[in-house]
Amino acid sequence: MRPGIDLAGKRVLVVGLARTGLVTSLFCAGYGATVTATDERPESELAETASKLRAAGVKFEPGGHVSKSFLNQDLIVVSPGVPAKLPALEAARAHGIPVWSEIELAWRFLRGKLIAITGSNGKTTTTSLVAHILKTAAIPVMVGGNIGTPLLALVENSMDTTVTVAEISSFQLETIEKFRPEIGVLLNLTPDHLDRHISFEEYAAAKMRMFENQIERDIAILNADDPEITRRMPSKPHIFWFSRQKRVAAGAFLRDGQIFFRNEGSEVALARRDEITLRGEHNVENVLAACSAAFLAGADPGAIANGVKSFKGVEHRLEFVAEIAGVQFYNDSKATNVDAAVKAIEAFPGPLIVILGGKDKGSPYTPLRELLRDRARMAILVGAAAEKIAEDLGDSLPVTNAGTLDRAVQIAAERAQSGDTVLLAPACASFDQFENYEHRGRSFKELVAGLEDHNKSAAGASAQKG
Ligand code: UMA
Repeated sequence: MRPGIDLAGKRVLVVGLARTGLVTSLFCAGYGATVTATDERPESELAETASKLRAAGVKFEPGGHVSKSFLNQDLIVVSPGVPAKLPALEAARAHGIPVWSEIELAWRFLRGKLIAITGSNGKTTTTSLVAHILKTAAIPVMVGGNIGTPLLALVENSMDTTVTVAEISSFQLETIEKFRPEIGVLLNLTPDHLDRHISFEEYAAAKMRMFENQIERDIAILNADDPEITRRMPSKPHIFWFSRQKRVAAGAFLRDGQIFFRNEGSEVALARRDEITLRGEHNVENVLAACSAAFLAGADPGAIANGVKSFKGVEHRLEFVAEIAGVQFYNDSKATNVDAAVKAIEAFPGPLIVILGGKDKGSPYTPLRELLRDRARMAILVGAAAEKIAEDLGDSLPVTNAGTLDRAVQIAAERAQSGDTVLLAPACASFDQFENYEHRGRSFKELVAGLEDHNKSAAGASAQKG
């Protein structure tokens, strides 16, 4: 039984008014709370939000945070993008006011079972695949969290039979209190977001909070091949492992080209490895994790096999865009950290032309050096991090600073030879030049479509001449 919370008559401050903050403000107002909503952005940038909030009777405080408003509250709910250590939030905590992330509030209201999926990379793919398998198994399913839809937006449609599959970030976990998924999945732990979390230790600790409130009957699904995870193993939940490299005592592993799930001494075959449609070894891990979660949530082996076979992948993750004059273009705009870019590059034998860069997140780019030297013809750099990346790559391969993505795509098209792959795998956040990674990925696809059109009209013209 979840603890719930009666919002009626409570004073609630909502901090940050993008997707999460708007949904949270309207939700709390709808449940009878007296809501104040604040954002550092000016009203001119929040016009549509402002009118929705005002219509719902929410007090709107744009253009910065008023310290006093943080102290007259019964509860503060923060958006993932708002730093948990904001001085005004620290002051509220010192006054005994709870500061919750939106997932804490949503979890208290959501009905049914929650599968929460976190990790440094692969979260979105795994979340989507679990949901796809559950749908294939005819289990009522909803998807949300860091993948784009705030969990609070799912509350109204949740039923006791619903399984909610949630992608969860370290930002969201930083400010939980009792959040406790029935099934928690941790895919991997590599450095990310070191511009917000002070150290890898602090980042890893935020990720491990996923399991801190779990009890014996809850389930943790963990990567047995990741030493950063095995050494942080939680003590309370029932643990199932997944491994690409070895048989595990309980959980998912590979044998004779099949994915098996082992529990209490018996084994069941869930899917064939050669039917996985996703590229890259890292995706085999994501599939092992997804099969485990779906199986433990009640999907039958036949539906799991069909789900794995029919899953087409997710936009902006190793997404095939086009083949132009023998050159394949792939969009991995979601590779927003170095490890994700490494995995994307590893998914192709080469020769590659890799487009890298964007907003730096504080990790070194040196892990890309050898891999690029072995597989890439050249690296094309864009955005604010270009100089740092060039320095870290040294003379391992030819590097060009294109500045912008459209110039980068042009250069890539000029230099690529038939048989090459042009891969956008930025290793950086997108916010220096784009609204988000989706915007960057869409822009890349549009630029490639432009090349395609250009190519077709050039071919048409020469055919006419001929
Ligand atoms: N703001 C303040 N004060 C501050 C800082 C920010 O008022 O001190 C305001 C900003 O002006 C802005 C809002 O807070 O209006 C930012 O909110 P947000 O960044 O949380 O935006 P949302 O649209 O609510 O998106 C969030 C997640 N964003 C982040 O974690 C940065 C989305 O994940 C998520 O999909 C969405 O909630 C729904 O759950 C995106 C993301 O980049 C995809 N996630 C990171 C990642 O995957 O690497 C963790």
